[in-house]
Amino acid sequence: MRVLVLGGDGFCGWPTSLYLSDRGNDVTILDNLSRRNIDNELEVQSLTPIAPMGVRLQAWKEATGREIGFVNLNLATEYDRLVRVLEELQPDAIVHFAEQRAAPYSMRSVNTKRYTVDNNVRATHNLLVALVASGSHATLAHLGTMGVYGYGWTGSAPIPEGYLTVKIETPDGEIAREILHPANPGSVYHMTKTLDQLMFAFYSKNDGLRITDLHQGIVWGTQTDQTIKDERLINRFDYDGDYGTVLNRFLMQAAIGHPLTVHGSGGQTRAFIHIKDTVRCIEIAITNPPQAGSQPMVLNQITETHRVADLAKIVSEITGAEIANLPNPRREADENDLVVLNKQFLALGLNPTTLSNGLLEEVSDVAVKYKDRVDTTKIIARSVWREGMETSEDLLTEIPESK
Ligand code: USQ
Repeated sequence: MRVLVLGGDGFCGWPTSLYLSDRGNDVTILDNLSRRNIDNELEVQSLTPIAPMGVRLQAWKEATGREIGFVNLNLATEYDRLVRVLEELQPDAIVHFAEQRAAPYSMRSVNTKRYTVDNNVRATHNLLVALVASGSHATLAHLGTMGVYGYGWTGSAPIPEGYLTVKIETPDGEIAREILHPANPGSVYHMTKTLDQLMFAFYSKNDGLRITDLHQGIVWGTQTDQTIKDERLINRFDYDGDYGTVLNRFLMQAAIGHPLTVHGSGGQTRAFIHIKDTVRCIEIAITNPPQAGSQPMVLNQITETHRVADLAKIVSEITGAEIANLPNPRREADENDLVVLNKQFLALGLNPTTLSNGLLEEVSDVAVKYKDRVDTTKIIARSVWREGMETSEDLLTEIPESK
């Protein structure tokens, strides 16, 4: 297949591009390198040293003999160029990762709230309009998030895959209707993904676009079978308070002797997926698109759920790290239950990679290898959901000699 990966320079987009190329697809990355620019803005860098795009692509060619194309393009602002790329490349499938993806960054300031909405909503809408205007037959797989469902609204009732059957009392008796699961975003970032869902519903209904929305959980891990082939192919590893996600942060914190930063009681339950399963899920999604004329297909891209406090306990047991319960910078339920259905991916052949000591140690080894690149002042999460909320002081100013 000819596949365009929008946002193919990011944490999920890069390993997906390599995986799809390895599997024989003709891959072109579209990316404006915004993630690298945000690192510059936040004065932080990936724990792993990521190579410039040109070096990455050359290394891939040397390792496999396969070429991946690259177009530096801003989806939110360069609509005409986007249409030309679609007309020239005639993709069979498009994978859309090209959105600002950190909840804390999206809550950091007025500017980052506005940037996240402007960038994400315009990027998705430009893409949909461009697909229609260029007469493209490409199917679209979009990286959505479990966070569109929210945490707590559903209680312990299982979260369905996108659509909920509700019963309505009418004068003629009870009727059942299938509706999009109510949106309950917990950050401006998550809100943009709920807006994406409405755009998908409209453009599939009006223009017959074939869209799959992947409601992904928190991704952990860093390397895949492809990124490990050469150090220049290494994936990014975010550990800072804005972009680092919980399990990778805990593993990196343990590696440098930093206490594990549990927000509040740690009773938050979230859904997780390993990066190796992310790339596989994308392949499954693009090879099993919805029929023309059907509503967007929603797949819950998760393999397991865990409570944050339990993850801290597991990492602490393996590594001996201390656990610190810190003031929570987010407005979120202290505790929630979460039961998520993921039957569709399982039926389509996903064989889940679940949490195991071996895999945790693999991530830990990466963190240990690059620990000298850590800036300890960037670890505590300080983007607060409302002005005036309390955050922790730095817990570690120097990495202990023993580490
Ligand atoms: N948390 C801690 N300590 C930390 C970091 C996080 O206790 O040091 C807690 C947070 O307060 C939150 C939970 O862990 O309750 C998850 O936080 P996270 O930063 O790992 O994940 P989140 O902000 O939800 O966002 C990440 C990705 C996002 C994706 C989402 C999937 O950045 O792109 O959409 O996971 S989901 O969470 O399922 O909505």
